[in-house]
Amino acid sequence: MAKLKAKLGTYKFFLIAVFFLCLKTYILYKSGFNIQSENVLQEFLLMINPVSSAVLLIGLSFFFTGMTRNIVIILTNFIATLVVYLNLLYFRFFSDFLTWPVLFQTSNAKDLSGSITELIKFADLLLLLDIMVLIFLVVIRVVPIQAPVKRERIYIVTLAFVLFMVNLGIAQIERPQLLTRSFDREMLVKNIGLLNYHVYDGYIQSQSRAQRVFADSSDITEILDYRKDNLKDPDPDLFGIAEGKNVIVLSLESLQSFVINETLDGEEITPFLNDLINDSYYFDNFYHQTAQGKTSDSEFLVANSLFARDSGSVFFTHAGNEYHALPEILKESGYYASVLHANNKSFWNRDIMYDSLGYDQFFDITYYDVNEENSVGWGLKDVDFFEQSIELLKSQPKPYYSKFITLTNHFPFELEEEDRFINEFDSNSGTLNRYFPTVRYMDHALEQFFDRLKEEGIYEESIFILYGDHYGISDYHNKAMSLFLNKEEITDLDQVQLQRVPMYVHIPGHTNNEIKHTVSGQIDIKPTIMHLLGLDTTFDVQFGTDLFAPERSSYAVLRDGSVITDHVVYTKGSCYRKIDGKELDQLNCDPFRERGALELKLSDKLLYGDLLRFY
Ligand code: GP9
Ligand code: MN
Repeated sequence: MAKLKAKLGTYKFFLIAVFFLCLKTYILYKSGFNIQSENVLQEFLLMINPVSSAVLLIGLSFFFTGMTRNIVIILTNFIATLVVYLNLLYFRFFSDFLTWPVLFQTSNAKDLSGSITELIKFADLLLLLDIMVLIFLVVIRVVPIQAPVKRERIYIVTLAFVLFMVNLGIAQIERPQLLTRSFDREMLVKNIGLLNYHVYDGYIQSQSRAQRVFADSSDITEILDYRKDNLKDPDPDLFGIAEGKNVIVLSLESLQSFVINETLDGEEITPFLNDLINDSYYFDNFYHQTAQGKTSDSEFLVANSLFARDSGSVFFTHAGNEYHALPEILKESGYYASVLHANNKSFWNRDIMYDSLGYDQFFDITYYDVNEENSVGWGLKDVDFFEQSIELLKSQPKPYYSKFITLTNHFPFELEEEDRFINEFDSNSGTLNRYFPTVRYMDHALEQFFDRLKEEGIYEESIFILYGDHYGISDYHNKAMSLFLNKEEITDLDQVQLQRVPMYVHIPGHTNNEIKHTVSGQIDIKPTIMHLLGLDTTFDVQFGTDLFAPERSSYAVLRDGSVITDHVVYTKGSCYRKIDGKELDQLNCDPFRERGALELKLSDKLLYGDLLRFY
């Protein structure tokens, strides 16, 4: 006993540091990441899951002796804290954990700096408290400076490994197949801990790289067969209706469906978009299918009718792939393809990816006059952006396919007083509160843009596709959201339904417009546009279905594997009846869940294997 006590005494400083790091991580799990557990075992896992990585990381100090060892103990604790903190900042905006590809998107970082200050809190300094204590202990020299002990390095690595295996064993009981369902990042963090999760993520990412190397031309057959079985004929009344017309696509920043036809303090939030429903096809069960790549994911889905990645941004990781994207296809039919967006061309690696997708032109920030007066938040205000775009639009050869990406309705939803046409909401979430005036502003900018297009005679010779690119309000703000929606709480089912974004097909002069309820998503846009322009999609590799196809199945799969049909929603491992939210037996969702999983798998296979190079 005395011997053990002496031994522990030798490692006192190490043990204190490990304890501090684990405690800090656990406190952050609960207070920063809001991780809930459903039973005692889950809570226990949450408590122990930081231990193995803390022992290993701080155990690196065993490779040093004397004072250096103590310094390394403090340093490793600091590094681990930094990793956890970066995750926390990311989580405050995205309600998600960092992945390796996201970290390498450094070219976005400088543009994000404005948003980051919004995410930092003064209390975050508390994260350094234990490190201060450790430094204090070293300074007052209560910590003995150890001499090296024989074989202690092997012992510490072994100990970390054994601890991890015990952790994993319990996690497997709690969550079978944990490591094969890697897209559910929260589940991974809950079970194996944040730092171990990063190691695991690194392994997964390297695997997806390897897939390209080992892919061959026969791999695409399975995908082509699936496509053939699911091909749906277009609506003959609409096929080719827009042939030869310009296609103007409006990607509306962070616009979600919950604001449509809603009021705040008696004022309509989106008066123009509400009116536009009357002379458009409006899809009220249309979902964004994006993940960490946000706007770029939506662009990818629309251009290719393929799913973007479950982590990171495909614009960064697979810009070198072979694609057969919409801009390229339209170019083959005599269209001029462009993007108009007043941001740096390298943001989301757009300049590189747009070449791969076949765009002729990217009107980036250098084509716009951007100054203090006409900027807010992320840059050029939407009204000025549209106004300055008119000349650029007119400079293009006709017919053109031009996509506009708006910017003002972007987190942190900043707006000047003069541009506020409605009040902020009143809740504990400043983000949600500010969202309404910026949405209202975007709506106003759109109205002006349409007026200008009419003045210029562009309106009549074009068709318009408008859609929300992804959510603007993450589940981090659910409490405030429930207040706005007048609900007791936001359930998992509600959370899926909040992923709906507005989708319009507006054909000037067209009369048979209606509200379409078909469950659908961004993946369906490409075949829809192709059919409206009278283009055959039989041989195009795509996972979506024309929104107007009479035989289409009312169905969407989100990037996290959630599936929606007319009657059920499958999400986070449970099956719900849509009409009343009742949880159903899994059997009711199984066929759709399996279809969703298969489509995601095939699309990923095509992407990671770069299979279109064989087609
Ligand atoms: C940046 C804009 C916003 O150019 O598209 O990107 P997001 O953060 O929404 O993905
Ligand atoms: Mn966006």
